[in-house]
Amino acid sequence: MRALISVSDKTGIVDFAKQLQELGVEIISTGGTASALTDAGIPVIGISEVTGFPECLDGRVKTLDPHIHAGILAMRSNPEHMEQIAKLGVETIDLVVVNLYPFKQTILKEGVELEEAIENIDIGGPTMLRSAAKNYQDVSVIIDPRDYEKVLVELREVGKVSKTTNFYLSSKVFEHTASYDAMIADYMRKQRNAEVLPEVVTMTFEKVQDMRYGENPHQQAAFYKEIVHPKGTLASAVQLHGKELSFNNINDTNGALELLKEFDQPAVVACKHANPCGVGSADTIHEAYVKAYTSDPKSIFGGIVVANREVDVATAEEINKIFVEIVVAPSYQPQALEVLKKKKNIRILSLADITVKQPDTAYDLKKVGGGLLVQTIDNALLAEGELKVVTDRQPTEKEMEDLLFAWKIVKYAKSNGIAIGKDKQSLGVGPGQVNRIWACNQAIEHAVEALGADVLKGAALASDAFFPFPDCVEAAAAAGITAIIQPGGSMKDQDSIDTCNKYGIAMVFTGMRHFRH
Ligand code: 93A
Repeated sequence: MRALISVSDKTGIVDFAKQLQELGVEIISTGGTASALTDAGIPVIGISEVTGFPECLDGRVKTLDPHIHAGILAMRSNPEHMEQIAKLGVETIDLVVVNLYPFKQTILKEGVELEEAIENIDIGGPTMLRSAAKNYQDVSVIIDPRDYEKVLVELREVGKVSKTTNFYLSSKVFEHTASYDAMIADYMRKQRNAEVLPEVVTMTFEKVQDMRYGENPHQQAAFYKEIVHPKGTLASAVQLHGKELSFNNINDTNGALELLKEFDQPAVVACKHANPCGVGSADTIHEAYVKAYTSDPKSIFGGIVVANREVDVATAEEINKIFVEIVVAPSYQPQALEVLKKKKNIRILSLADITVKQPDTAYDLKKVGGGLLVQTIDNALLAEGELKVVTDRQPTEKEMEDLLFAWKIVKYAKSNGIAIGKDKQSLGVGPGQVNRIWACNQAIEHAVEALGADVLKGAALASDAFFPFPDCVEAAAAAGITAIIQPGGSMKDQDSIDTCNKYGIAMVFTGMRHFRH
């Protein structure tokens, strides 16, 4: 029996090779691996002895040779194959042990250059792996050091590796080479800053954690992160306290984080079921939290709170007055952390780069039955130069500020969504309704219940898409709202404009809508 060993990660290889040698297996090996083995006193046949060709081009060509591949690919049960290789002077290779150039570790290094990444694309390794995996009937192939022992046991006890094991090892290889290539393709696409969506989606995600269950207890679930994941996302958050995040926790927190990134000033977003329920922005994070909390003291219970500044003691004490599931912030004053930790069931996470927005190359993926919807992320707020006052009355400076505040919130509410804001505080959010007037009524009711009807006097209302009818304007006017922001673009825009004019409401068109389904 002959084995070919060529590994970048040499962990455990000496021990494994030693045991193969004891079992009488001949070992062929490449440069660095051969040195490591001979240093340990294990006799090896150098790859060049087999190929009759020197390793060259800085190691770019080592095993890419018919002496290797015919030796792996020959079907032992096919007499013609065996005759051919005998004539060609090729000997069979029965076990291939390879792990690949560390492409992943290379691209994860801070500031890595394209050139270095390219040099770490393994060619010969995957080629051998694929040859061996294809010919699993006759060849065993190991990509994962955790499989060394399994193969040794079978060799020791039966003298050969079973077909079942070979099939298992082979399928593992194809999974590995596929994800290795997908990782390269994903990296290259991001380097290229590709403007068009690719012909095939080749992103790779690796498991971060298994979950107890999915959206519901009878569903299985796990969290996978993009290998080259964007900064400022949950994939790089550090959990400081509490049980591990659940499926719904991750989904909901993601929604909160996306909205938080719209704010430069200290801001707090409270979220429930991925919809914002309370948002506040102020000079301090404490004030911002109080605003977010008071805007809806009911829904925040059991919700998610994300903050874009360090959490201080005052804020932590305020948060602790109720039960929130998750808090995420860039950092915590040590004492604030102690305060929060008093609650056993709270999950506390730090995310240093919480304000960093996702790059334009990030994709938004939506799984549908039988397919995948892919789009670039919604990383714009307003169409440039498109903000247009369409009513007789111009919004005041203060109203304009409130309008843009509400507009940010409605962008992250599920459609149909309406958000009302004033003084850098959300007053009411109506998300995920099947018609716009219900969303509008819900936002108004939310505000009245939490803060009283008077709060709506002079408030600003935002709609994620245009008004097909003037009914929302009527409802807003009746509630005392004086300014509205919406994309515009309905055939019936004029009806809404006329209704605004009738009540002296100032209305602004953004020229951009923010559906979120
Ligand atoms: O540069 S390569 O793509 N060209 C090859 O012919 C080749 N053969 C094996 N890389 C190649 N390998 C890889 O070298 C293996 O996949 C393994 O990761 C590494 C082992 O090199 P060494 O034994 O010199 O440390």
